[in-house]
Amino acid sequence: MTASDVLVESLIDWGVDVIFGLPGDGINGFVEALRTHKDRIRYIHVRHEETAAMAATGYAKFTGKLGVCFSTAAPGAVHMLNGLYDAKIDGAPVLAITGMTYHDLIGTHYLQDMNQDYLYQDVAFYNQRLMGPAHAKNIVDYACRAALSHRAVAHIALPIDYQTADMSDQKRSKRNLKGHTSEAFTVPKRVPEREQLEKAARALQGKKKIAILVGSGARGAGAEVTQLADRLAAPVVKAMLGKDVIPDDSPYTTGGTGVVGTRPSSDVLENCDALVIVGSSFPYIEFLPKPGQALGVQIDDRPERIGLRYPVEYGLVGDAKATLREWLLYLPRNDDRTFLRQAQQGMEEWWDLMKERGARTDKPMKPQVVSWNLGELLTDDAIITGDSGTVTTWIARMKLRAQQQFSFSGTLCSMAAGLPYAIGAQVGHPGRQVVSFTGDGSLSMMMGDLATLAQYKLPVKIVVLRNNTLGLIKWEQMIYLGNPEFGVDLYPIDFVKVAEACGLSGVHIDNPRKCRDQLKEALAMDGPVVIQCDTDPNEPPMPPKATKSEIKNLAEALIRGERDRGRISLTIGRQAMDEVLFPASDYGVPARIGKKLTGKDKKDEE
Ligand SMILES: Cc1ncc(C[n+]2csc(CCOP(=O)(O)OP(=O)(O)O)c2C)c(N)n1
Ligand SMILES: [Mg+2]
Repeated sequence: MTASDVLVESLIDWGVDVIFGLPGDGINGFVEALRTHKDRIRYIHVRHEETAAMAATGYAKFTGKLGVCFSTAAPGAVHMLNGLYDAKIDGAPVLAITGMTYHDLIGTHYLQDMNQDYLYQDVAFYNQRLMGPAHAKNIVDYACRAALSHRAVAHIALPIDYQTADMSDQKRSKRNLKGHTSEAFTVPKRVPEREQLEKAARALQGKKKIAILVGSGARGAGAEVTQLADRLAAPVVKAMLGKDVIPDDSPYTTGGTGVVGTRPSSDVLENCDALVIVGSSFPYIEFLPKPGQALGVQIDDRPERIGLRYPVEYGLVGDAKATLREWLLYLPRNDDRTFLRQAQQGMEEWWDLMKERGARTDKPMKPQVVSWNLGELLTDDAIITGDSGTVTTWIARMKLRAQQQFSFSGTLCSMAAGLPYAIGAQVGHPGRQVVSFTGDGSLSMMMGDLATLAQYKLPVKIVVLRNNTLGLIKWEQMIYLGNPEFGVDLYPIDFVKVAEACGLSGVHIDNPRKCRDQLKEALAMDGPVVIQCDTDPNEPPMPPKATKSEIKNLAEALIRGERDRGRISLTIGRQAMDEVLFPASDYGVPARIGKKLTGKDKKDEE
């Protein structure tokens, strides 16, 4: 029995049944143990180590289990880093295993001689180098415990010769008794003391305009969040990582927030007199109520995050679900439903607008046509993985249903997470529909791993919006800096051909009138499919409310020579005309004035 056998068997004892990675001479000893245990642990061989780490992160996010990835020494370990940072920052439990050079050549300028434990010092919460076969069981048990307890990255570096060392070859130190550690473990769930729950509940008494903000920490606590919303008559605003906390068709939610969010969410946060944050460290502080505007209560199981983004008066440190269950015992009912009713009306108007944008027949096709139709066509328990780009805006506004799940690289905001996350999701949930919604910039970064889908017959559907540009950056250059776009063009890749070359099917959609039918057909196809949707590069990812400086900067960029100024002006002009009658649109000023004059709002306030 080798040290690698011990490592792999320990992982199996921890319930690990899949590992993502790519071999090399620095890790082949460990790979041999994967071969001899292949009936109990599945090895998914990817084309790039970043994919391995990202897939492990996606797997962890969608299953709640430990994600595990491995790479060879040095270059492989460097490749994994981005995916591991994604896990660290979004709080996904991931164990990374890397190979290292021979233990007695470390530090001698030897081939692939890199101290990965030093390299991973920042990314890994638990980070150890194997010091001999008798060390293996001790550190793998600790690593799994650490990753799961802290939703963090754990890392073990394995010198080549120790990987294949026979367990009987090395004597144990006298205190390292065989069998002294175990995998007995459950993730701890803490709940605040009753007195604190009561105090925070009392503080909400009399508040009539309460908003709830949920993030990834509230995932799995949907029923409790809904009860909370009902009790407090409080609209639920969802940070993007909390998109699947409650479904978008719930009468309690105003959907997303921030630049990719909805107008009703902005209204709720601008006007609330109390804010309850559940499991979110949503970073766009300017979208939160102004400090001092609202009484704040925050539930988070990380004490150091209480008061992080909003100066809350009450911090309830605990697991979201367990804490909400307890807190609901003490919370008074808010009988004034006005604030909630206004939000609900706002959402009706918002969905009218989304439907309108999703039905546009212009060419080039509007990206919202793809995301809106996709939302309607997905199966009830589909898993959707998002990406970084303007694609984030379109998918943020898709109506997610009750059993569906969504995630993306939310806080690291890395491009090219969509495909690897989908690999992790489909491996974790073989029976569910998995769809990756990605951009042409992102997909071309990680294109090799399309072949992984074919290799393992993972029936993932990749919806790629091809606008031949790094769209988000084009808009950011204009809107935030007033600069004409520069350095964002993408040579138009034929993704259908790429798909076919990688063993997938490919579908090409460029006609908005046919988009729905073609999407439907593509989603129903067997096996993995790349669905290339050619979309308008000049469709602005409109925030719920554009600021004066954003408008001014855009005008400046156009004047200063933006190449697409003609098309952009036309697009915005056309949209402004189309949407004057939609109160949820930023252009709907006349509609909003009309509403005020007819007293519709007033009635709701009474
Ligand atoms: C790894 C990485 N590199 C760069 C960025 C900066 N960035 C954010 S979105 C984006 C453009 C994405 O382009 P694409 O995938 O084509 O989507 P689009 O914006 O066109 O919808 C870039 C370059 C990033 N977030 N991550
Ligand atoms: Mg693009």
